[in-house]
Amino acid sequence: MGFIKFSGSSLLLFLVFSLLLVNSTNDNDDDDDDDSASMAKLAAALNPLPWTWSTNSSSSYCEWHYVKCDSSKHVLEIDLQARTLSGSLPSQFPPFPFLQVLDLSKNKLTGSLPSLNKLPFLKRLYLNINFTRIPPGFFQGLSSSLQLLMLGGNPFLSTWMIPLEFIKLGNLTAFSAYNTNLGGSIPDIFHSLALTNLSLHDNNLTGSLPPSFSRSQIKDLQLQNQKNWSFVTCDSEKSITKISLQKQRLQGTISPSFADLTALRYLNLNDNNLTGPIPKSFVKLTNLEVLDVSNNNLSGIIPTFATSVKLITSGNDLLIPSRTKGNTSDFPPEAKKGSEDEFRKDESCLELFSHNMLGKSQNGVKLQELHLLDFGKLATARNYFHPTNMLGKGGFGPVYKGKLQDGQEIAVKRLSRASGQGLEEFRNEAMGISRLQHRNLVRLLGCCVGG
Ligand SMILES: *[C@@H]1O[C@H](CO)[C@@H](O)[C@H](O)[C@H]1NC(C)=O
Ligand SMILES: *[C@@H]1O[C@H](CO)[C@@H](O)[C@H](O)[C@H]1NC(C)=O
Ligand SMILES: *[C@@H]1O[C@H](CO)[C@@H](O)[C@H](O)[C@H]1NC(C)=O
Ligand SMILES: *[C@@H]1O[C@H](CO)[C@@H](O)[C@H](O)[C@H]1NC(C)=O
Ligand SMILES: *[C@@H]1O[C@H](CO)[C@@H](O)[C@H](O)[C@H]1NC(C)=O
Ligand SMILES: *[C@@H]1O[C@H](CO)[C@@H](O)[C@H](O)[C@H]1NC(C)=O
Ligand SMILES: *[C@@H]1O[C@H](CO)[C@@H](O)[C@H](O)[C@H]1NC(C)=O
Ligand SMILES: *[C@@H]1O[C@H](CO)[C@@H](O)[C@H](O)[C@H]1NC(C)=O
Ligand SMILES: CC(=O)N[C@H]1CO[C@H](CO)[C@@H](O)[C@@H]1O
Repeated sequence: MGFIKFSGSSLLLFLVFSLLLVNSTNDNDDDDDDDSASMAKLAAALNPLPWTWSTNSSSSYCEWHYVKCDSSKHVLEIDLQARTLSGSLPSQFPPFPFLQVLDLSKNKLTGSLPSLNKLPFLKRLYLNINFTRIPPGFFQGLSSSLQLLMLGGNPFLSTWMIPLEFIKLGNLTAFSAYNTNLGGSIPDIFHSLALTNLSLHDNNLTGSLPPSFSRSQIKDLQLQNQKNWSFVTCDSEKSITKISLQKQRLQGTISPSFADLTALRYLNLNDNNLTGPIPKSFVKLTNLEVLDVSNNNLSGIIPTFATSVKLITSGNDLLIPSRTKGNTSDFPPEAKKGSEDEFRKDESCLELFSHNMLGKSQNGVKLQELHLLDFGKLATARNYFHPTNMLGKGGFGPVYKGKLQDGQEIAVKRLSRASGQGLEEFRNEAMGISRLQHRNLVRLLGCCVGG
């Protein structure tokens, strides 16, 4: 009896509830279940009108090109990449309660970026076009579901900084804002972000590396070529010529592997907390003009550098001046110069893979784990490119693994100019390689790439 009574009231409850549900869906039909008004608004803002689109509020928007819907006619994706769109967008992007992917890249849209705060489930956003302004609150308005934010290549943007509200984007794994006139320093927010790729090269960043980099998940970090903060600078031959890591709270010893960067001219490691010796191998750096290691806590004997090297070692109480002057013959001259040049002609990219580039240390960056490899230099060490050392083969040719003189394992990729494929694909593959290894093991520092 009791059972039946219970069932009856449950059924009643269920019916009432269903009625309420039906009612509320009817009420909200326009907002929640039909994106026709938003699609018409978006269409009206685009010039030229994308193929098969209409400015009429029509229910057929799911059949329009470049639009993907789910079975309930919710727009999930709008992919308008390279549709020769011009003009500017309305300051408020129309609401799309289910939109996950918005791609407006490779068009000629100008003006202010629209506010995207009515896209609560946006996961991937591609905006690399000619916008000129990021409105206040833009990042605050972005969905916290956002995983990919591609803003790179917006050289006409007025100067902006990464705002602290960026920290809200807890699901973001890739953020690209290279060549976007980005200034200021990188906020120290990376401990709570899921970021694995951070591409901020070719900007005007200043300040120091945020300490939270060392606790982040970042595997692909591109910071080279800043206007007034040349962390890593490359020459037209795509070799690293300058490394500026002064005042970066670095600790640990200096890696001898810097000596593999044969084109290096300036190495600034001053005002850190480095210990141990100045590696003797640095004497091999025949292009070196300035080595500044002042204000650290280095020890040992200062190697004898050529007189052309400006050596700054003050503020290291434990350093012992070298006894002889001007003798660099301890080190063998570079072998097979000719074949090295041959390699250089074929390869157009210098890739740097390393273990623990920024270390796992809590307080700072461990420099001893920072390995920088010059491709030309590696090429002379033929064993790195022996087929038995091959990790895999992709669109760009083989990936090799090798060992540095201090036992560090590395992965090296030869990018051939002849392959004609883009850098992006190359990076994807690079990330593929790094994913094979421990999450925090392989990191990519500035890569000397063209374009
Ligand atoms: C909009 O709808 C009206 C009436 O249905 C129709 O006459 C007109 O051709 C439509 N315009 C476009 C661009 O589809
Ligand atoms: C958009 O950017 C391209 C370069 O990517 C440039 O050639 C073009 O003039 C820009 N267009 C506008 C309208 O700013
Ligand atoms: C990440 O996204 C999920 C939904 O996709 C959401 O529940 C979660 O709150 C997001 N995390 C953050 C930190 O925003
Ligand atoms: C770079 O930023 C600094 C301020 O941090 C500014 O003084 C300088 O003019 C900027 N340089 C360029 C080329 O924008
Ligand atoms: C430098 O490193 C030593 C040893 O790791 C540490 O005790 C000291 O506090 C550090 N100094 C600074 C200024 O970070
Ligand atoms: C410098 O390093 C020595 C060990 O090499 C250590 O005893 C000393 O405390 C360090 N000094 C500073 C200022 O960190
Ligand atoms: C330079 O070093 C080499 C090998 O250590 C030694 O044979 C030579 O005498 C040195 N020359 C001078 C000028 O000190
Ligand atoms: C970032 O990493 C992902 C995989 O984690 C990869 O697919 C992507 O191409 C990388 N690069 C950029 C610029 O997104
Ligand atoms: C290359 C360059 O412009 N360097 C300048 C960067 O900014 C500092 C001060 O913030 C100047 O001292 C440098 O000359």
